[in-house]
Amino acid sequence: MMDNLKIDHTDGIATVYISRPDAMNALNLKTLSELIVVLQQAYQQADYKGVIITGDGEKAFVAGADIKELAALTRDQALAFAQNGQRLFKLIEDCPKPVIAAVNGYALGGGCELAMACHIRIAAEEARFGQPEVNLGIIPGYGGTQRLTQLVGRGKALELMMTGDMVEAQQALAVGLVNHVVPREELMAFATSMMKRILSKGPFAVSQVIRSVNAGFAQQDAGYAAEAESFAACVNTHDFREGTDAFINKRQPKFKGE
Ligand code: CO8
Repeated sequence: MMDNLKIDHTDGIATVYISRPDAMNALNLKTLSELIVVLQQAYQQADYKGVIITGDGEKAFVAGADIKELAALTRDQALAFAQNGQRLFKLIEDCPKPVIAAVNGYALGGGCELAMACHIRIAAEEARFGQPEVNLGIIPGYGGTQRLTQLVGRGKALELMMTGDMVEAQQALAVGLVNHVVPREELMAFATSMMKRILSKGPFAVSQVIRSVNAGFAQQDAGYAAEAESFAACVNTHDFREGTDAFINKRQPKFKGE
């Protein structure tokens, strides 16, 4: 029994709804652990043929890491957090079974990073994407600096991560961040139908496509390590305490660069 995930398991497809209605489905530690369990099952069990990840409710896919939980971290805890999260997201990226993100609403920060770790992204027209961490005085810590750059190129990735701007689904499509945009009411049917098409192919061949594509990026491990260290360094700053306090207390932050 999961606290923060609802799972529908039909015809070998596990559709996972991330469900934290009071926090825009933000990823706290418990949710991350529950996702790790699902992914481990997908690796190990034959009745998991593919996984679809989506957000419960109308508004959010996942609005990021849980800022209230993050705000209390020390530098060392932050490094461990970022490394653990990176491990989960790598588990998703390297999963030998297909993993599709069905992005139904806000995919911000760790939520955008979660979608980017999946093999394919389908977005509802209302979905919004962004890496707004700089608003909090931090940087993406779950592989976003690497995967956003891989998907949209260095220039657009730098713009999105330096401004923290959100983009609408159609813009996300135009820059290659998502594969398809569909009306909200068709989102799950579209994702499921694509999953079924993939599952009708040779499963071993599909797993080898994933393996081969990912192997081409293996030399980028240094980028992930740099990201985790930089994330932890940010957590040690005045600006991080100011940014998270401003979010929690619903006010504008005053950054000092220290
Ligand atoms: N964490 C915790 N609580 C959240 C989060 C979050 N990420 N997002 C929203 N909530 C909560 C709000 O605090 C609010 O709670 P309450 O009702 O108790 O005040 C509730 O959800 C509803 O949110 P809003 O009232 O803000 O709803 P709006 O419709 O006005 O706005 C937004 C929706 C635009 C999604 C807005 O909530 C928002 O901007 N959220 C934060 C987005 C963000 O900054 N995400 C990035 C977080 S940092 C991150 O993901 C780092 C990843 C790397 C981590 C590495 C780990 C070590």
